[in-house]
Amino acid sequence: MEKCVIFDLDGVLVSTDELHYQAWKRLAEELGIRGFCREDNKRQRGVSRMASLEVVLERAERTYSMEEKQELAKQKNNYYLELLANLDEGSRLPGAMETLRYLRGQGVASAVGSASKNAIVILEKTGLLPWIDKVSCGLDITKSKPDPEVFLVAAKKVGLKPGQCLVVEDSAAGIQAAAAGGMKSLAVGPLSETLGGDFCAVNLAEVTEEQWEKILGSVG
Ligand code: B16
Ligand code: MG
Repeated sequence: MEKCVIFDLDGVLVSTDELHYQAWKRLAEELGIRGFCREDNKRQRGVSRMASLEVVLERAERTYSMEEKQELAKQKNNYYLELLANLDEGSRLPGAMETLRYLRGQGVASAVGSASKNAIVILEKTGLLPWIDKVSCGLDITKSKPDPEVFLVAAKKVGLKPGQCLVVEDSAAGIQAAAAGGMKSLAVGPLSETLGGDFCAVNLAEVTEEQWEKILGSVG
């Protein structure tokens, strides 16, 4: 294969942001932290678990040691895993499955580049895993987006150069990471027009085959 599309997971292929929000809210309530809201949750998108915890703790009345923070991040993940148990094919975002099928038909590799350490379980439960050639996730990296590490690892796993890869992202940090890694990007989601990607669309279902030809033609 000579080209690869690297998909971010949450907000691009699946919708898990509401589940992250519910899990963080439960933790915040237990800690007596008031006011954690959906606006805060927007800043947690695409960033690591520890960076997301810092967003919650901005509203805390005391400081927490690193040991305590690690325990809190673990606790949140347990709540999140409970919620992931209900995840199924209905959690795929519009056009996700169709796009992966189309790319395989075109001989283009598909990879995932996600900050999540739960990426594999999410792909399994939504039935997308068989359509993904390689997964680069939170378990493979030490630096979060906007650092390009997660996408560079994906390219390496697929055996292609960064210039042969296109990143699909819904976050500003992810679009910056793609550019920093020398990759073209397609921004998707409600904010897609504002993210500075090379191409943009409201969701994957809106990208026609004609547009894919143009987008893929610009890669490699
Ligand atoms: P986990 P993405 C990101 O997924 C989420 O958008 C972000 O909110 C979360 O903190 C991060 O994964 C880490 O997730 O706690 O499961 O390891 O957009 O990079 O696919
Ligand atoms: Mg995302």
